[in-house]
Amino acid sequence: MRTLITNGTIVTADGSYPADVLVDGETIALIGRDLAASGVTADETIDATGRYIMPGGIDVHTHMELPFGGTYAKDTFESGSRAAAFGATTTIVDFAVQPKGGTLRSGLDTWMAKAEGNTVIDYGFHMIVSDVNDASLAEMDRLVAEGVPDFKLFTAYPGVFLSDDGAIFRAMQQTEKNGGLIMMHAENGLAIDIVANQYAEAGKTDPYYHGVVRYPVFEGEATNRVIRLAEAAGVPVYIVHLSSRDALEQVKAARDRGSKAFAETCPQYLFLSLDDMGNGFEGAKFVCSPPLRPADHQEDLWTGLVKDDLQLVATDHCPFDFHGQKDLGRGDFRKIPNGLPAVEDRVNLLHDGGVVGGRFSRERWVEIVSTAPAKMFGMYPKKGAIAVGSDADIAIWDPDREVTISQSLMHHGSDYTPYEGIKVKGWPVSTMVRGAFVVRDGQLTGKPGGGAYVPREKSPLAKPAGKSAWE
Ligand code: DUC
Ligand code: ZN
Ligand code: ZN
Repeated sequence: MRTLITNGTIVTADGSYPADVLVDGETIALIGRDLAASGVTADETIDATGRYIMPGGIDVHTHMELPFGGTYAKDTFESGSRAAAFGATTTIVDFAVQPKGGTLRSGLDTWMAKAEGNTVIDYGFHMIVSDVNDASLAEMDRLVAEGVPDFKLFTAYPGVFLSDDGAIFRAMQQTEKNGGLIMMHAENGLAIDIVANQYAEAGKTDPYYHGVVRYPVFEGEATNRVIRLAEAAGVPVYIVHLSSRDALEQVKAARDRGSKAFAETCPQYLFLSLDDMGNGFEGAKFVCSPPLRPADHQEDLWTGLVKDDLQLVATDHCPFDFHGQKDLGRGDFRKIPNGLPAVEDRVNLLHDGGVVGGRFSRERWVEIVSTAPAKMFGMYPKKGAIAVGSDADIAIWDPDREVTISQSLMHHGSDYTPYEGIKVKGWPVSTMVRGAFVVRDGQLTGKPGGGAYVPREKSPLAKPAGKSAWE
């Protein structure tokens, strides 16, 4: 099948220009002006006048079907990947979880089975390491070789995901040797639990207090700690879902001293704030971790994106129904399942807040939502590029369409969107994955199982420093 996309403006991280794109099979075969006039033929021609032709979005932080807080994240790989496709995203990288006491392999197999045959767009996996021991350290090396080259550990969630500093450091040393990347959820979970329990015992049990007790300084402290440990191990480190000025200052300082420290933020920290968590139990719709911050943190995060102290935006997509799941925590904010949906709105929110809002160029927008994630996580230039030979993962984007985000427009699994009522300019028209439309003119055309597993290379950006500066 050959598809010719004509009359659009190609927008990449490197620049924008009017050109046609010929897709042949699964890849981009040709890029040029007036291809039809120079004799190029196709089975189908798509007129993209007034639209951008951009690499499909890559969301490197999702949690489809994650068991959490006594329930499961509401999106399956089918519903979540469908929502992603409607949001111009063509690849997700989800997190497989090592079961406590089990192997990394069994966790990866479990998540592979959830995704296989069900996913509409392409997908890969990071690995959450729950138990650091001799066996799991050896397994890490094998996973890197197999296309799962990054490992997430937590300084939060005592008794569930938390690893102590010794375990984190061992995993970092191993990863320095195998060339992978360490991903960290950096909040001081032990200190948070002390404050959370004090608030709950004082009768302060509304969802709002979830946002209060997880102080920004607890994120700043843990961010500094894991970056310092990574420096000691000589390994690159990537901070997930960075939410606060306090944590950003630590990443900036580390990068200024030449550390291989990287970070993502998420749409919820750019568009929502602690103010949204008021209004009684309605605030449960906004409970995630790290929590939403006071609104004055937002502009610092935008600046971090402008200056590349934050390299990209992923979602931490982990939706729960308000009715039936979030209300497990009615009367006790500690029991509200943590997480929000965003996979469908990441690209449009970033276009609106970034490009329309005048903070950065459309090229930087494409970099933040597609090219930087592809590079950071070993998929470039197969993904994240409009280039000859790259996978034909293409979003056709209408930069002028104005939409008010509403649950009635959403395709995700949860029964609400935290972005209800937010007006955005710029909306996806069609989404193509490896040459086949999965969404076309706003209609689903992809099928479960159409998405392919993407084994990934080691991150080229995160080449290990080689040895600890302290050796
Ligand atoms: N944070 C969330 O909000 N949900 C899932 C896991 C996490 O770290
Ligand atoms: Zn996390
Ligand atoms: Zn997460």
